[in-house]
Parts: sequence; C-alpha cells; structure tokens
Amino acid sequence: MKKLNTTPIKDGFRMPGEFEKHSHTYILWPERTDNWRLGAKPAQEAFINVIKAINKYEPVIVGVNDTQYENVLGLVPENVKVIEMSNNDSWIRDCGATFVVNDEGIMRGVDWNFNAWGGLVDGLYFPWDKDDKIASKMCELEGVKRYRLDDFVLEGGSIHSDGEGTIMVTEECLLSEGRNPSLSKEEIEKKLCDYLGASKVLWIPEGIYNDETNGHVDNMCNFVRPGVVVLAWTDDESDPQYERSKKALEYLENEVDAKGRKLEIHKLLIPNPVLITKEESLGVDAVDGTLPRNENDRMAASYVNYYTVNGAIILPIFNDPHDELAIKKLSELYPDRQIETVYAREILLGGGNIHCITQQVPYKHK
Ligand code: KQY
Repeated sequence: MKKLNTTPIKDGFRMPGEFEKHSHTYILWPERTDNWRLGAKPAQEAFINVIKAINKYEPVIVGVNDTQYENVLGLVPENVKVIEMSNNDSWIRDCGATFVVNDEGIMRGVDWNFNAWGGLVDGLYFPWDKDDKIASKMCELEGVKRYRLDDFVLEGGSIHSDGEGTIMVTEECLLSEGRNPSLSKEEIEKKLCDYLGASKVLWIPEGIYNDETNGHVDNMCNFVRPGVVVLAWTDDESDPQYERSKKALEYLENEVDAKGRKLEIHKLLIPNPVLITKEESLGVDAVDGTLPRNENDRMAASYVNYYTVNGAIILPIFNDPHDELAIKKLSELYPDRQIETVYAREILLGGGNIHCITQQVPYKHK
C-alpha cells in the first residue's frame, strides 16, 4: 500500500480514543528466552488468558514467528486468527501501527521509527529490525495507506489520545536521550500534533518508578473518556512512586485539554511493590545487550496498564490487596463495561503489561 508524504493533520485524520469502538485487536506472541522466563511458557499462558478475555468482546489476530505458528494455532480459540509475523518480541503497542481515522470513516496507519526503547543509548534489546517492520505489515493487512516517520522515534505506549485533539505523554520518555535527542520539546510536540491530528499535548513529568520504557504514559495515566483521566497513585510517602504521582497530579490539576476543559482526575492505587524472586530471575537467559532480570528488582506494576475493548476493560491483577480496589474503581468509572481480570505477573516480569501487548484497530474504516 501507498506510503504517504503528507501528514494526518493536513489530511484530516485523528487518533481515536481507545474507548471508541474497535474493529479488532492485534497481539504478538512471546517467545524470547532472554526476556521471558522458563522458555516463555508461563508468559504464553498469561497471553492466552488475555487473548481469551479480549476475544469475548472483539476479534483477535495473533502474530507469531514461524517457529511458534503451529503451537499457537493449537492453543488459541478457533475464531482467533493466527498469522506469521516475524518479530523480535511481543510489544505490539510499541512497535505496531497507530491507526488514525477521518470523518468519512477512512483509516490510515502511522508507522513510527521503533528502536527498542532507546536504541544504542538505553534500548532493551538488539536488534529490533523485525519489530520496526510490524507497523508496515499491519497496514498491509488492513489495506490502509501509511505515514512512515524514518526520522522520529516513538512507541505507541508512550502516547494516549482522547480522540478530541488531546495527547498525553511523559517528559521522562519523550525527552529521553535514546529517542529524539536532536529535537526540542516544541518540535516533538509539533510531530505529535501533526501525526495524531491533535492540537494539545499534556506533558506529565514522569511515569512509573523503575519503568524500563523511560516512563511510558500507558502505565501512569489514561483517558477514561474526554475530560476524565485515571492516574496511578500511592498514599505511601516513602515510596519513590509518591513524588512522581504527586507531580503528575499537580500538573494535571492545572491544565486544560484541547477543548479547554479542566480534567476530572481519579486516583488508582498501585499494588504493593512487586519484586523479582530468585527463581524468576534464574529462569531468564542472560544475554549481552538485553536488560537483565535481577533478583529483588522492583517491577513497574500498575493497574493503569489496562486495555479498553468493546464492552470491557481487560485489567491486570497481581493477587494483591489492591486488586479489589482497582476493580471497584474501574467499575464505577466504566459503568457500561465488564471488568475482565487477568493475573498478569508473568507479563509484568517481561517489562510491561496488558496494554503494552495489545494494539487496537478502530471500527469504522473503509
Ligand atoms: O511497553 C512496554 N512496557 C514494553 C517494555 C519492553 C520490555 C522489554 N523487556
């Protein structure tokens, strides 16, 4: 399909909110043993649970490397499509296409430059060439035109859109050394607005403590709907997360969105610190160039990394006392959606969570 040399904003396209209706969801299958413990088998079980939960509400397409093709066919429900899609790892939120739509219901894809969360500065693995081709393959499969940005690094987990002109990011991530060090904050903001069809960027200072993505916003804050956000929170002032969440709250309280609305902010308590056990650490292959998984390292656990699908919220839980509070809070915030929980420790151990392993395709497109 055609590669475009214009921009979505010039062409009248915008990134919908995730809460808008989807056509289907893409997932990539986990298998690399230097990121997923025990040959990725526990993570694969968790991914299957996520696939099944989403599949109750909308179709799912699973992209797999050729080595896993037959295995996955035998594991997923019959109506889930399995396609061969070479990849370096399974974070399709980050390497996949960001789809944009116009008022006539036409869809296009934005294909950002992907460098594994920081390239040779502080990237998480090498190489990442197969991942960088995922967005283009998704556009081919969807039969939509594509905007490719060779000169701008971005991951889908580092942006949220309210669908009405507001984009939310963190400074920690978007201004990090390993992404676009030659661009100023203003230049980055212009790229976001041009390619997401937006007019306002909310710059939250930092993300979740110890998040290896340099603080992706999708672990920290999300739009429930335009004008309403959830923010990862802790009341424990001795937790390094406290100052991060407090700064975000103060920032958001003093901002307005693209439509000039004050934001309604809801706090979502994080679980108790999740530390890697010795057994978990020993289960991961040590490979030069891949971020190691060390015993007692704290993982970036947050309920905000949930995925919004048609009619439901797919919520990571951790067998933690805060699980129930998260379920209650999200049930109140999303009265028209079911809360589907998936025990997600094994996904978290890989460095992300349910939102990071999913990518939605908007419903209305030609
Ligand atoms: O979006 C994410 N949280 C992905 C993290 C990548 C982890 C690689 N180990």
